Order: sequence, then structure tokens, then C-alpha cells
Amino acid sequence: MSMMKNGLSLSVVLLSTAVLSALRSAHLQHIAEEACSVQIMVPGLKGDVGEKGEKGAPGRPGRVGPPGEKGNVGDKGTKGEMGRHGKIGPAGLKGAKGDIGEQGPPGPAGETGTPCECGQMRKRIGEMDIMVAQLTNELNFIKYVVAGTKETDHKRYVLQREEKQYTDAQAYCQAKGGTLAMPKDEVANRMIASCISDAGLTRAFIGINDLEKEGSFVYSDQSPLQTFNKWRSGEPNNAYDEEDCAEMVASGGWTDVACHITMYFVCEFDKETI
Ligand SMILES: [Ca+2]
Ligand SMILES: [Ca+2]
Repeated sequence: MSMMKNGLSLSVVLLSTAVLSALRSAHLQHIAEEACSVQIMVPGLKGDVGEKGEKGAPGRPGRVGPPGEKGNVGDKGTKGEMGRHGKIGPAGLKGAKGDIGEQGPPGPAGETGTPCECGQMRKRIGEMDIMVAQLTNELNFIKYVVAGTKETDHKRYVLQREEKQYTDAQAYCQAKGGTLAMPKDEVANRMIASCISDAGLTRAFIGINDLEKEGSFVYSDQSPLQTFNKWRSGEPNNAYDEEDCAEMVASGGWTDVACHITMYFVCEFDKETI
């Protein structure tokens, strides 16, 4: 068969053009030789049983099985350790005010001051003191003479230059925190009288009346008259059976007069309350 192939190859060479080079011819010959080296394989007889092989590698894990049944409740565990402190809670409500503490110790002494030229200041202060005294005197003049005000240590008497009936006059004084003037002793009587005389008046209502019971004179604070009185000669006479109020004349004497007439009046105030 190889010889037939070679002969065929030679025929092909002869049939082809003469232009083919010797190298080409050699190459084709080489290919033909390889193609002819193929052998036909025929199966042999069955061999003997081989020896048992070694144990193979472990197989892959199987599939996940179904969930098991619920087990029995176990015993209670032992108490754990105390946990950490929790977060700080919100601020509480304001507490009640505490008692006043004891007085603290005195503070340290201050630094020594610098000397000043105080002569001029003292002189100026002295001058101002004199001015204040002069103004005070002038103010007192206005109060005592022009405004008709008189004062004792505890009382202040003020002439009211407004004509009113007795009860209206008393209401006016009360509205200002006082009452109609009550001459309960010589000093008070003299003060009230000077209110009237210094104002150039002849008379004014004072706080004495027998409105409640004829002949039983009381002061405007409802206290009865005591032994002290300044009734003028022939007074009180309850003239025309209608004189239940009292006036004071500039000299300090008292007269019972009708309550419905109108005239100026003197109020009295406690100096502690005004
Ligand atoms: Ca009377
Ligand atoms: Ca009278």
C-alpha cells in the first residue's frame, strides 16, 4: 500500500507543472510519508482483575436535616453580676427654700484711703446746711402761717380754707386720714386757736358736738369731754334748740353753734400715721 501511495505521489508530480521546485516536491513527499504512518488499533483480550484501590477522599456534606423537636426547659441559671449604672435621669423639681444661714464672719479690712483736700468740701457742706435750715424755716412759715398748719410732737393741725357744714367737714378730714380738731388740753387748744388767728379768721369748726344726746358733748372720735373745756361765757346754750356743733374763735374759746351753717374748719392728724 505504501508503494501504491508513493506511485500515486510520483504520478501527481509528473502531471503537475514542471515549475514546481524541488523543495516543494520534497515537502509534499514528507506529508505523504506521515500520512502513511497511521496504524489501525485492534482491541486485545480482557485483563485480570486489578488489586483493590486505596480508600477515597471523604464525600461532600449532605443536605440540612429537618428541625428537631423542642427540648425540655433547662434549670434556672445562677444570678449574674450587677450591671453598670444606668443613664442619669431628668432633673427633679425645685425644692423648698431653706432656712436663712448664720451670719458670716466679717470681711477683711479695706485698703487705706487716700487723703483728700476736705477743707473746701467741709466748708461747702456747712454752707449747704445753712441753706437747708433757711429753706426749712421758710417751709415752716408757709405751713404754719400761710397754709395754717401747726404741729406738736404727735399731732398736726391744718386749717382748711373751704367752707363746709359740720358733718361734711368731718368727712373731709376723715377722707384725708384725720378728724376734726379735738382740743383735749391747753397745748392743743392753743395750737388750734393759732391756726385760726394766724389765718386772720375769727372762727372755725372744731371736732366737738352733742348730736347724739343733747347736752352730752363728745369729741369727733366719740370720746366724751373731760374736765378740760374752753366754753365761752354763757356757752353752750343750745340757742334756738338747734346748736349741736362747736366752733372755736380766734382767742381759743368754744361756742356751740348750728351744724348746718358753713365755715372753715381745722383738721387734726396723727403724725405717726401720715
Ligand atoms: Ca345742743
Ligand atoms: Ca350757742
